[in-house]
Amino acid sequence: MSATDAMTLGRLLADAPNRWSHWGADDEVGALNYLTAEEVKRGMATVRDGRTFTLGVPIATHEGDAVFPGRWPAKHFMVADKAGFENGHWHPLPGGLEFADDYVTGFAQAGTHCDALGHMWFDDTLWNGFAASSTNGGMTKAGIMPIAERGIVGRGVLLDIARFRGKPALDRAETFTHHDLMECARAQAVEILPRSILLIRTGWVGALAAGRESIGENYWEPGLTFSLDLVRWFDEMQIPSLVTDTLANETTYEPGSGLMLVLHAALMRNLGVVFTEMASLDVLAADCAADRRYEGFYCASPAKVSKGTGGSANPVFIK
Ligand code: UVW
Repeated sequence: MSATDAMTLGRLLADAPNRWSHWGADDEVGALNYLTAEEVKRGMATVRDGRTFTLGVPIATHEGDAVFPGRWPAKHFMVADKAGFENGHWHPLPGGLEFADDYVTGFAQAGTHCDALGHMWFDDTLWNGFAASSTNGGMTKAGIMPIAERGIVGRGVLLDIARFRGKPALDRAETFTHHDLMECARAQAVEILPRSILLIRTGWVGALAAGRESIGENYWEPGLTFSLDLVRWFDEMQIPSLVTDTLANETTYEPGSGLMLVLHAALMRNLGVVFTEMASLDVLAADCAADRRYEGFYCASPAKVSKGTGGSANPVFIK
C-alpha cells in the first residue's frame, strides 16, 4: 500500500454513523443521554433480591497492576502510620487521636476506569467536533467531569462470552462480533434491549491477575473488532456504555487495516459511547451462571478528576 492510499481512521470510518451535534453543540456526555430517568427505573426494576457486586479491580497492588503498555502501575505510600507516631515524626491530636494517612498516585487510565469522550481522537477533532487543542494542559472539553457529574446508571446486561465459548478466558487477539453477543445473550436467556449498558466478560483481567496472561511484547488483547455493521448496531441499539474486563475494550489492532484501537474512534469519538475498562467481572459472572440471571441495575461514576482524561471507578451491579 502506498503512502497515498494508506488506510486511515478517516477513510475507514467514512460511512460509519456519527452522533456529533445530536445532543447539541456543547454536549460532553454523548450516548449517556440515552440513560433517561425511564432507563434508570428500568434498571431498578431488574433488582430482585438486592445482592450487590462491585466491579472495580484492586489498585496499587503489591504485585504491580496490569496496565496498558506505556503506562505504569499505581503506587501507594503511607504518609502517616503507627510507626511514625512511635518514632516521633507524628504527634497525637489534642485528645489523643492518632491517624493513618496515605498517598496514591497512578494513571487515570489504569485500573477500572471510565474514559472521557475526549480521551482519544484523530484528525485534530474530539467527540462532538471539539478541537483537539482543548486537551492542552487539561481537558477543557469532553473531559471526565461531565460524565462523573451525570453517572452511568441503567439496566446492565452481562454477556459472558468466555463462558459461552467454553473457556476460562479468550485467547490473545481472539475476537467476536455483535452477532456473537446476540447468540451469547440467547444462550443466557437474556435480552439485549435498546439502551442496555453492555458488560462483556472475556476472562482477560482475571487471567492477567492470575499470571496466566501477561502484557509483554506485542500486546494484543481479545475483544470486539471494528466492522461497519458492529458500529451501526451500537448506534441502532443506542448503547450508552460499554464495560469490559480488558484494558482497552477492543482487540488491540483491527486485523484488516492494521489500525489500532479503532473502536475508540468509531464508538467513543464518533458515537459518544462511554467506555469503562478493566472491570472485574468474574465473580458476577459466576453468580449469573448459577442463578441464570444476567441482567441487573448498573451504577457507576468515575472520580471527579478536574480536567481529567478519565477517572477511576468501582461500578456496582445489583441483582
Ligand atoms: C487503553 O488502555 C489503550 O485504553 P484507554 O486508554 O482507553 O484506557
